[in-house]
Amino acid sequence: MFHLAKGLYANWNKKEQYSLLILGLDNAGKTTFLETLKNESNLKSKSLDKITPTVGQNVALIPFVTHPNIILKIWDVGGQETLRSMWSEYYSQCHGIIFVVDSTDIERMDECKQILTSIVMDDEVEGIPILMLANKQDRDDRMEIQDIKEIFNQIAEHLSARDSRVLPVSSLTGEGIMDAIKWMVIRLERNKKNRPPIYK
Ligand SMILES: Nc1nc2c(ncn2[C@@H]2O[C@H](COP(=O)(O)OP(=O)(O)O)[C@@H](O)[C@H]2O)c(=O)[nH]1
Ligand SMILES: [Mg+2]
Repeated sequence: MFHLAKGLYANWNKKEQYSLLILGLDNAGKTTFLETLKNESNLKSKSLDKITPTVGQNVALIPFVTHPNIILKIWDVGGQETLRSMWSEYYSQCHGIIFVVDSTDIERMDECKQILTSIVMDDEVEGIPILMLANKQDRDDRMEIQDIKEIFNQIAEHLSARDSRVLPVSSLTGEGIMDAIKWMVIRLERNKKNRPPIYK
């Protein structure tokens, strides 16, 4: 009886861990996004004015606020050109991708498109949810969300609409961050049969 109760408890208490990759050009706001998400999830986070360009990677384990049995393991792997060649090594292990775009960096929008295209075309990424965040929406010099959607929806065209989305956020103010992560968690759960989480 004790064993049965223990087994039931262990099952009920089982945690699902999903790995998420945060990608995008350097300076897009990836590390700021991660620190703000930690803060909104009531975890200790870095002061946003202390963030320096990422060398190597940052990893954070974040229990999803409303469902603490869902743990997000988030990888912020750095966006400089030299580091981008390493991204594909993470694809087969990850359950979802968050691609952060600096909505004010009009000059590098083409580069951004190319990079996103190469991600989307990679076989290892097939079927996993991809969320594009039009970041820095708090700035007056931002591109409008509709224009950004137009650019990125073209690339995401051959992904199913269910599994990709462009959402406006400000990692600095936190606006839209929790809605974005909720969108992702719903897709991770839906895609569980294709990419099962790690049970802890
Ligand atoms: N105004 C504004 N600035 C942001 C936002 N997100 C990031 N930044 C700034 O953009 C710069 C690069 O951010 P960082 O997180 O280091 O980018 P990363 O290289 O993609 O990790 C920093 O000066 C941030 O304060 C945002 O939503 N709004
Ligand atoms: Mg960074």
